[in-house]
Amino acid sequence: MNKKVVEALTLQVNKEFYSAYLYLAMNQYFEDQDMPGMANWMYQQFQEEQFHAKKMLKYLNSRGVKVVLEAIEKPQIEWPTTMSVFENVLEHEESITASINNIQGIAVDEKDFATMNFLQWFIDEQIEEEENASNLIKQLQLIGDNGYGLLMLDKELALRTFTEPAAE
Ligand code: OFO
Repeated sequence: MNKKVVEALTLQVNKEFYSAYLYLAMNQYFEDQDMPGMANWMYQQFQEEQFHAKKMLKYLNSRGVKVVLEAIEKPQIEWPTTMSVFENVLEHEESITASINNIQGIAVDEKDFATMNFLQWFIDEQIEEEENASNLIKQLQLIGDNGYGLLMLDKELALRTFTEPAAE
């Protein structure tokens, strides 16, 4: 497999694990704030990010690559407001989108058609990741300082679940 593509995907595995860790830190923040629904939303996100990392590991393994795991950076653990947590989610997902797009660019340059095909799933996934975060920011803007509205949103976010696709 092309060396540049392997390097970029290996770095992305670390970024996906970092994403998982960041969402776990956000989960802990909301647990501490007594917002169980928001804590749940972050926990589901934590699981989803681990799935992303595993999907990449599996792909690299299927192409004969042994992945060298690096240290995962310590995530931010405190935020000033609920809104700022979700703004951080959006900003983080935008950076992940840029990172995935960058790898796709490398795969195109190196004519690695299998990786181009593999990454399409992540490109589509990032549209959803960004949309979810910006929808929540819009809802929080509408809620403003209304405590009842915030509790209603928390109840809604308690319903989110993530099930790892069986084939993976
Ligand atoms: Fe893996 O998509 Fe979010 O970070």
